Amino acid sequence: MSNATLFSPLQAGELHLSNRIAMAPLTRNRSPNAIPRAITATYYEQRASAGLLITEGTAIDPQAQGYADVPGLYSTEQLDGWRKVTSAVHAQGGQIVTQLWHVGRVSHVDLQPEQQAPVGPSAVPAHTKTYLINKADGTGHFSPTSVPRALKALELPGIVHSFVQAARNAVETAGFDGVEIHAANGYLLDQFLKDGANQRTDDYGGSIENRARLLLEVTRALADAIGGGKVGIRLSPVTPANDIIDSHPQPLFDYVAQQLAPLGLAYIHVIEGATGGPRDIADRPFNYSQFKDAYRMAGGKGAWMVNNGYDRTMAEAAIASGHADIVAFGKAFIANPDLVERLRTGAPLNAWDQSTFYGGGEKGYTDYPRLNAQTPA
Ligand code: 8OZ
Repeated sequence: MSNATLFSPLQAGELHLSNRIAMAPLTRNRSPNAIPRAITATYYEQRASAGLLITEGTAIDPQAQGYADVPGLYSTEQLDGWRKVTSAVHAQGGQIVTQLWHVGRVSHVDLQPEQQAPVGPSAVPAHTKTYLINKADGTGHFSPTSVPRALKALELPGIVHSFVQAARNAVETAGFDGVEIHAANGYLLDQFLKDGANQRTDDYGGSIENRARLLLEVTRALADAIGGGKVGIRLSPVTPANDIIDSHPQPLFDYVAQQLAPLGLAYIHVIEGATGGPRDIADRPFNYSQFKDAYRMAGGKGAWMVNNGYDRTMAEAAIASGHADIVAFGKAFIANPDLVERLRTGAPLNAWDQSTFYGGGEKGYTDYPRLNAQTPA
């Protein structure tokens, strides 16, 4: 049990949260040429009362891109755009980290440098779709991902380096308070972790230790580069998102938790169940308490953040019972810029409009009403 409520402040590594409510990372596809625009600064500024804002997944380099108009962290123009976002959030007293994203095999040749094949641990395609935007008329559509090629072992230090460079750019140039490693939802680091996508026979495939190697190399390198207290990591032990599966997720994730424990991370962010879907998956059982205990028993001090389908009652119970230290809300934050205030007062929530989640402009992005329209953003 815990005396904390959703509205109690929390120190998570070097992050100071004014409450336990995080805005989950949410892909919005509104950054043409991977450059965040002014409306993106407005969007995050409007939501700055969250204890922590986590940006949408943001590509660490051009090869990391898997969806149209996703922002990046690798060019001066991109970092200038993000600087405006972080300044606006900080002016409102908020904290913001950026989610470092490499999609791995979940990409399309049209989004890759020189139309090359996307990369993955193995040449195993993901039976999933990505989002493309027609340059001629601006219309978006979902398209099957392209067949990946297997990364050579000698390319992996370059992947680690790209994560480090993007993290340095984020905190040193763009003004972020920290970074979140995207190791969930069937993207590159999750592809290495799980034996459904990883068929390697070298030091990065086979055993649990080998499959977790790239994720741990990336996380340790980021902790060395910017300080573990500025680093969080998102994990999804059993999600089927992007056609990912592991035959034995419990020992895999218990091992990952133990290895992350000594790194002094700000937080561990766990998607419970199927991302954006059912919290319990009949044929994919997983014991989240055991996973968390593995982290704590190995000395892990980071905040425990949970996500997936939480409403106010569930979130309050998760904090009160000690199940979690922070609860991340996704779609509710899209539709409710003042979600924290609404949860505090028990006010009704605006409904989200799924048709404006991906792509477009201000509609469904910066135009959701606050409770009191007089209140400035
Ligand atoms: C929805 C659409 C596109 C990408 C994830 C980054 O699942 C995503 C994503 C979600 O983590």
